[in-house]
Amino acid sequence: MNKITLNGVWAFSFAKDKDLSNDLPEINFSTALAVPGCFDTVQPFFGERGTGFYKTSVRIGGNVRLCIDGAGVEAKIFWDKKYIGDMPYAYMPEKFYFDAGDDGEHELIVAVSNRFNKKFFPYFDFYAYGGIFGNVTIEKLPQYFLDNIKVTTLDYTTGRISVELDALKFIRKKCAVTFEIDNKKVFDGTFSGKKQSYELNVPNFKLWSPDSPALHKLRVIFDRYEEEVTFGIRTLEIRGTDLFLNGGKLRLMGYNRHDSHPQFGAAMPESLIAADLAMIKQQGCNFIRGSHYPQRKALLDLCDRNGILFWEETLGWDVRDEELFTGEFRRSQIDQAKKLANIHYNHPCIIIWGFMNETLSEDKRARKIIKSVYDAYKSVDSTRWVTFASNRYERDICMDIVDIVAMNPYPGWYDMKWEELSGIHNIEPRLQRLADAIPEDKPFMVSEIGASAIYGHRDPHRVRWSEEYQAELAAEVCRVVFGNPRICGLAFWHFCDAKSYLNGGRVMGVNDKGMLDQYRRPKLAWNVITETLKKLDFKGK
Ligand code: ADA
Repeated sequence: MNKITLNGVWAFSFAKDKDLSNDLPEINFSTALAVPGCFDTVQPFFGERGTGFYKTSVRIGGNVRLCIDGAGVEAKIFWDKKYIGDMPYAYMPEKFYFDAGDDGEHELIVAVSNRFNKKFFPYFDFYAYGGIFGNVTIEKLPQYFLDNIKVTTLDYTTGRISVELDALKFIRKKCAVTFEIDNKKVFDGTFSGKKQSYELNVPNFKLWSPDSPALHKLRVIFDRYEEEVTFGIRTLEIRGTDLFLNGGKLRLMGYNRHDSHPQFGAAMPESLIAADLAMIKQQGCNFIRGSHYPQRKALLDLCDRNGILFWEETLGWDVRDEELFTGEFRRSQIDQAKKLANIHYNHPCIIIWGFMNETLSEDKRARKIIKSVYDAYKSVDSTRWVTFASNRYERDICMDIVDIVAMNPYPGWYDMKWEELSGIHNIEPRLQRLADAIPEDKPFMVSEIGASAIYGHRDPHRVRWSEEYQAELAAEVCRVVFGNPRICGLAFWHFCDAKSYLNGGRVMGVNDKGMLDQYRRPKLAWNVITETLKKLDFKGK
């Protein structure tokens, strides 16, 4: 349909002392800021915590859908000063359906609080940015419209797919439905009810893979309304402890990546996101773990186009037991998992759904929540792998629940003896012990591993925090992982340095284990990994 983009410069006001409320206070919009954008990356709001009010206006009327591709830490939406809905989860894209009133000029206010809450805790090892992180669009809807379209590969050898249409509300009328794939009509039929599935063959289909990321376009003409989605034809399988993509063996190699930049915070412009992905692809990697929250559509679209495999996860970083075992936390994880799997279902790049980084998976009580979030993902999407990144190692009692066991070990960095001169020699035995502890029928990947290095800090002794030590560790990790067929994937911690706790634990307030600094300048380790992948002739197999 005719989506109107609302990106641009909006009126802005910041209130340090105001909490989010469904009643909009009197606001004096004294300044203006960009959307998408993070108010706490620019003066005079830099580093402040409170509520930012963003205001714009748009000419529209009737029933509308408003889409906001992520905000943080939480937000409330107001239309002509009336409360419309919430964005309770940081980074999660949300859609709002409402009656916009008569055709004409209307006012939209997004109130965003960057205060910590019961889902984003101050101890998370990444900065809680405040702002609108992704694109904002609005569109006028006809009487009958679709909320979601899900395309699933049924048979990658014949190009057979299913298309599931979800109308949000029950439709009694028989609506005409036409499907066009790559501008060719492939189906004529009808729709009634709430959800309906169709099976069809994609003409002249091409498979999607990292080497050849072919995409197809599906246009759905529904009653008097049109919607377009991009999809890829590909299939994931586990055989024994190996991963397979379209019948070929798959090994993952890449990075954890935070959506973080000193100037833009979590609202990175698409040009910079594209530059990040180009670096990863050119280095020879095929994988990113989107640590530790939902991603922007622009990034996933680029991964689809570039053939970069992706792990996307819900926000829930090392949540402590007083929150973890509450019904509220479990419900919010289930809700996030279902939302995410529905919204990003059609991205062929996504191969893994993740949740709750480093949780108490050695505790019997954790099994219930891990199983319920796993099931929640599978209830929406049975075609992808589901897991969480564990740091409970041999003590983890939830490895049987997930599809791939993913561990975050830090040999050579955290688990070093004080008096050791170097920890590099620990890497091989540590990864081997870990591999031996994984259930025999489960694939095993290293979902994080790395060492800190301060950009520009060179040292002939290879001291900790030198670029040399990090580079040596990265080379050894590659040697060990690629020499061990039991390990099906590696994601270094992490792509680039990212803002974190301001005090305590993190030198200069930054998680400095990036292979690049915050401005994406390469440390030695980046070049070492580039060379290693070249020498190995890494092809993702
Ligand atoms: C953990 C965590 C990361 C980061 C890392 C580190 O494994 O998952 O977010 O905090 O440790 O740098 O220590």
